Amino acid sequence: MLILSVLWRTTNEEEDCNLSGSSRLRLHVHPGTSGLAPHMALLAAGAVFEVRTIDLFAGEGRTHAFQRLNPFGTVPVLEDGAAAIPETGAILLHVAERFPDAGMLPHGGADRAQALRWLFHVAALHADFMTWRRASLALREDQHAMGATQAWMARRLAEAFRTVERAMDGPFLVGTRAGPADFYLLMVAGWWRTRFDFAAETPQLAAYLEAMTDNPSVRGAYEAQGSSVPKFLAATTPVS
Ligand SMILES: N[C@@H](CCC(=O)N[C@@H](CS)C(=O)NCC(=O)O)C(=O)O
Repeated sequence: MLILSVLWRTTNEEEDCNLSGSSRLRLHVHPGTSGLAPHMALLAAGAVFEVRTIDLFAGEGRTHAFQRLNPFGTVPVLEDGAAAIPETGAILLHVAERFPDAGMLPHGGADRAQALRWLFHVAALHADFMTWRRASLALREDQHAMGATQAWMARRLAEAFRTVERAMDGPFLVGTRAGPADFYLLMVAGWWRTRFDFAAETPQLAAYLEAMTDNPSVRGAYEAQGSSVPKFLAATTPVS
């Protein structure tokens, strides 16, 4: 199994105390895919963690060893000591709760409810995006079915991003700092930007997403995974 990178270390010993007990954090990713958002959250938490590359193209997601971590064979998976946590949203929530001092998740009340609501909304958007991708691959032989499915999914995703823009009422999805759902939304929007002109269609959302890309944890995750940081304010000509 290919180990891409490295042990991510915080720079001072005090922060190392975030690694409670002997529990070891290891994030399994295929670079540039759904592990980006958990990677951002781990960096934002100041966590000490290891990143392990799973080569999906080589079928590593289907190996017995990996499916013991996630029977669905998808990345990301976060190992936290003896626990294996698949599902992007679950990992984000776990990281936010495990590192409460990072302040990524409100402790209670209406703000926490809103944070959870957004996390689930974005997870649904992520699932739609993955369906779009899988349908595009599965229907390659049937151009008509592929075109119709892609167009329908694209309309659905576009409407979802417009809804997010209408529903946002602050600088972040909840409160005044980036939380798990913000990292998650940025990741999914970053994949979709070649098919949706954020700057023209949802200018406020584009400005918020672009500002998120200045966050050092965001930049760190993209760079570590060899991906370029997405741009949202430049006009794009959506690929059909
Ligand atoms: N519901 C999963 C979806 C993750 C997912 O689909 N990951 C892709 C990479 S972006 C994957 O592992 N694909 C391999 C496969 O489907 O076999 C999550 O939220 O983490």
